[in-house]
Amino acid sequence: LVGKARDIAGEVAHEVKAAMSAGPIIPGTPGSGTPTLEEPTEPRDPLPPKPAQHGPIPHSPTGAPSKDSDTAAAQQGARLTTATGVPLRDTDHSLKAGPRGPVLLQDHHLREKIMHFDHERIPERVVHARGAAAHGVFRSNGAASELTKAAFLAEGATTPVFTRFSTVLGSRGSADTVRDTRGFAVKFYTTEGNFDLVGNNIPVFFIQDAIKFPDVIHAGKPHPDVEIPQAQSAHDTFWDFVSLHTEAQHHAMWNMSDRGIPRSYRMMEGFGVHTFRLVNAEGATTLVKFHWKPRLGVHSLTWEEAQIAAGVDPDFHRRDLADAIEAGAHPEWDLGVQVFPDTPEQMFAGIDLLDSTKIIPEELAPVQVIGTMTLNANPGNYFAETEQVAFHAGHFVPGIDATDDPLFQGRLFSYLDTQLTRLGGPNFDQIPINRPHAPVNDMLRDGFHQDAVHTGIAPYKPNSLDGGCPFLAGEDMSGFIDVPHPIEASVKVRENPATFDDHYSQTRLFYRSLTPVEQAHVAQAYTFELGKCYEQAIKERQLQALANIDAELCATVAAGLGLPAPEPTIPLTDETPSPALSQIGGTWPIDGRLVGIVVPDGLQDLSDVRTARDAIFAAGMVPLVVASKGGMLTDGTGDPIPVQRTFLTVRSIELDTILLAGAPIPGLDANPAVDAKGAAPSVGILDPRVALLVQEAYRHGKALGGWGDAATVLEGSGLPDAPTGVYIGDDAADVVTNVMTLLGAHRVWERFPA
Ligand code: HDE
Repeated sequence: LVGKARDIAGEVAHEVKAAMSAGPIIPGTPGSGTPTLEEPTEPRDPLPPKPAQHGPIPHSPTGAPSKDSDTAAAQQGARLTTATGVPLRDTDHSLKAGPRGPVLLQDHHLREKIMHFDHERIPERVVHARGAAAHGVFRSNGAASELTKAAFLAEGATTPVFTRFSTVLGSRGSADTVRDTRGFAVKFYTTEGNFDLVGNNIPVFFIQDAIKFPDVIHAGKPHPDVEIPQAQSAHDTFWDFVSLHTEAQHHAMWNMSDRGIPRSYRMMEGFGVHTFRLVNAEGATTLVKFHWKPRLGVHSLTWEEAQIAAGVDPDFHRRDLADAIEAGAHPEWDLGVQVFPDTPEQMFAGIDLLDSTKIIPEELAPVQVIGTMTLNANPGNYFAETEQVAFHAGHFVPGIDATDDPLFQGRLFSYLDTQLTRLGGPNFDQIPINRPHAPVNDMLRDGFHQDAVHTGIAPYKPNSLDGGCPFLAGEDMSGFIDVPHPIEASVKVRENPATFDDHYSQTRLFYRSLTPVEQAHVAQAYTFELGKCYEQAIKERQLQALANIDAELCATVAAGLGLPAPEPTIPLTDETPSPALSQIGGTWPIDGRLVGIVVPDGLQDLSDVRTARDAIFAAGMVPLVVASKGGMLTDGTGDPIPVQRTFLTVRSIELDTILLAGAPIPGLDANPAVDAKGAAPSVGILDPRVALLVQEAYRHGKALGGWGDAATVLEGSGLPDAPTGVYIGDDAADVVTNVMTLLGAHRVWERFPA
């Protein structure tokens, strides 16, 4: 499907180009001396009327912008105009004093065009600058309706959503696959106003108090003198901070695990991180932690894949999300809650619910599913939607409330504040993507970019001149009614509760919950990152922190760095592992996975390739045909098969699995250079790009399959005899079925040394 869409796009572009070069030349702009080509499109309808200033952007019932919305088309009319609607007949030549003369200041169109271009950029987000988003819908199953009066969590309620995924540290143009935390922010356009769940793919945070946020971000961002390295934590300032500020150790460990390099946004968990308070219709309260569980399972890249992708396809995650949605493989997540009684201590199983560096293991408080989110439409315009969307952790609806988590409390200020600069004033909620779908009746007025034409003369309360409007909502329907939660009477202090002091036991819990393969990845990641630091003292200090987490991990990393492993400075508690923290084990749906079919030159019969493609489509996956050159493959019988990747453009990271379509690869069974001299036929040289493809896929634990002479390609690529996770058969459909089984486990884990 993706391939089809791309082919169609390619054909359209080709046809337009052909039409342009073949089109009749019509007289150019008078006096310009340059003939102009006729435009390839027919004029469309005149400009539609301007949309209403106050209403939300039209959306389909699924939450995607409706096709007939005035935002759907790139160009809204037949003729080019200025920003004020004056028709233009030339946009290619400045007004000059003669063809070779200076440009005249009176050229309004020139000045307007350049002025607007000069200001096309807005400041990128101070964190989470790099992101991708999609529209979708959230369907509640009603399981939370006893806990909260929030209308969008009532049984059967469906709510449009807009979800933005992001990396944290990198700039807007940085690579997707860097080792980092991922943002997972969801805006629910509920009937009671917008609710934003602004979470991450890691359930804990670096710091316990918002006042440390500038510190951790300054440490993680590139060094301020030379602005290096981009979007990386593998540098001195990051590890300087983390090793000194040991409450960051738990989050850092998650970053060093495979969670730091997700395979896809579609395969990430999301976490609200903080504890939230739900309020039901009777006023009873419950504490909860929000979890998003991807239906496709939680999967990661290997570190080498992540590094290669950062170079060969910096848009790897962005493209994956957009392609999957375009192909109809709509990603889904179940929203779940861990539920805790709202006791005065706000503790559960001895764990402080207000400490955002701690999790509650799912084995102690199972995640209960309360609804499902489906992302089903790509944004129509990146800037208008993905860039301008403004999330705010404090956008609550009636029935959902904050707790006293000091990290969360700081966020309540930050998200409003940051938009003032980023979106240029206080009216960012009027930008279409931010507009609620519930009626707005505020008394906020004026300011930069005020789009609304407010009528009436009394934007104050109380008034008699506007008939006393607006009236207030009753308490039962209002948001932002603080639950009368008792606060410990105290003096003003700048200190943490003692329960915040333990920085190591849950870090150990996480590490010990991983399988040996995952633990090996963690050790490699620490060794890599610390190996990139220059300061010896920082490496030694971080090794000390590792010694306080796990002796074996510390010893492995120390050995890799060529340093002695220190002794722990605290007693190491024996934590009960939480199997839910491991990603390995089980099988998962394979929807939207990309299957490369490598077709050798000169394959006479393409029927097996057709069979494989059909089987792949039928399984909800996407086949990508790879051949030595582009164009169409034909065999004179069935439909031609489009080539989507060539040996030049393909790289293994893009493919979840590779199928080798029969027939000898040219050069493998006959080497003309040798034959010409009359020597016996030799085993030729496999195209090195195919060999690399196979080697990398094998090294990265990907399932491989093939039919016919595929075994010679494996051999020519230097794979071991009887390789694991490789299925070679006679029947293409049977090969696809067997490879699908392997793919369900995400990787062939046996290939990784533990
Ligand atoms: Fe954010 N964070 N954050 N954060 N955060 C921002 O808001 C901030 C934190 C998260 O796709 C900023 O609009 C502070 C935790 C996501 O647009 C800013 C603190 C979690 C996004 C901000 C935190 C997050 C942001 C930057 C410490 C997970 C991207 C631009 C108290 C639960 C949202 C913006 C998007 C973005 C501040 C900590 C998630 C500056 C002060 C914990 C997913 O307001």
